[in-house]
Amino acid sequence: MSLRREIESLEKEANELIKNADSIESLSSIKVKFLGKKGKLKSILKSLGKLSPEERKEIGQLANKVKEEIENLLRKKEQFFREKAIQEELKKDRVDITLPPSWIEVGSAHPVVSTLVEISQLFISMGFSVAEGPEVEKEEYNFDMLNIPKDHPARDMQDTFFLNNGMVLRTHTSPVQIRTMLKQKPPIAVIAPGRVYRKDADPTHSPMFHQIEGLLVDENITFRDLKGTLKIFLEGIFGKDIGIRFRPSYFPFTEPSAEVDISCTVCGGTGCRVCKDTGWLEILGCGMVDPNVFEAVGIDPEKYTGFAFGLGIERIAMLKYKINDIRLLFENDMRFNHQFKGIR
Ligand code: FA5
Repeated sequence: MSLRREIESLEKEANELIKNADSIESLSSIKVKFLGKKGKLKSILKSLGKLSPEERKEIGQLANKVKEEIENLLRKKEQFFREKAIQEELKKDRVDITLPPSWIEVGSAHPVVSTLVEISQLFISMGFSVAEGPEVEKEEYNFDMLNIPKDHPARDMQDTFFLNNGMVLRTHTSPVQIRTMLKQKPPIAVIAPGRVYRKDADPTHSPMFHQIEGLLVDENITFRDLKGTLKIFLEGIFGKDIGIRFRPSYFPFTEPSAEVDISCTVCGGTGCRVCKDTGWLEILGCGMVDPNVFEAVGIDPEKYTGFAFGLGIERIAMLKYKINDIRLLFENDMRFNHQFKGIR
């Protein structure tokens, strides 16, 4: 067969193969077969040397033309496959804008946390700063230095989780008073929010609950300052119409001492299981810092006086959100928790 015929049939064959190719991979093998180093066209070009100069020119030009043509066809077909793949991909990934969106659940604060933050902010706005102490506490700070000696019946007042080596799970936030006064000299105005633990469990008592301790020490602090501060705080949380009652009480670390009740917001004062049918609910203990406590921490009780209070956050959250069982706050039943979405 003449070289010209050979080239022409090669062109036809390549055309046919490219037309019927069904993938980019098959195009690659066609490319190798015709245009590769050991390809058909190369071997024809190698034999050009045997031709006369005129024929060489003519056949050379034809071979180059066919080479360009095959390259062109391959490029076009490859482009076709690439576009097809993109179209298929787009079809697969098509977004159906008529579908309803999948909502992202936005979390919100637990009522205990939001109450704790709200109370803390109220005291911070009155000039108190925030102090912290550990939940695993020295018995000495939890009891002894708060004027509760080892054989004092007051140790039974709070049923304690005793640990080894003279440590306890703190039964109240009052040991933070000791820690603060050991570190800092008057004037002192701190609050200490945190978890506390007692062997207690019923609709208004939980074995783990939260308190906020308050401590203010300076010259000439009186019970009036204590009453005024707590009044501002309670009216700030519950509004001006809330009923507030100070009852004389006893705490070893304060003298005189009082407990504060507020009118039950769950039943409006008519009596329910939360207020044990009294119309009132005890939310905090307070009093003037006992001189023995000042002496234990090295503050002169002749020069300084102060007040302290400790309030139960869960009780306040229950009254604020009208929750009739403290245990609901810790069971993590989402039907309960969802009711507080949107609170701060
Ligand atoms: C004390 O814990 C004292 N440390 C408070 C205090 C501080 C008095 C400073 C004077 C000066 P009491 O045991 O009463 O006091 O507890 C304070 C508050 O914690 C109670 O008024 C109540 O609101 C809350 N509380 C007590 N026990 C529980 C419990 N088991 N579950 C939920 N809240 C409780």
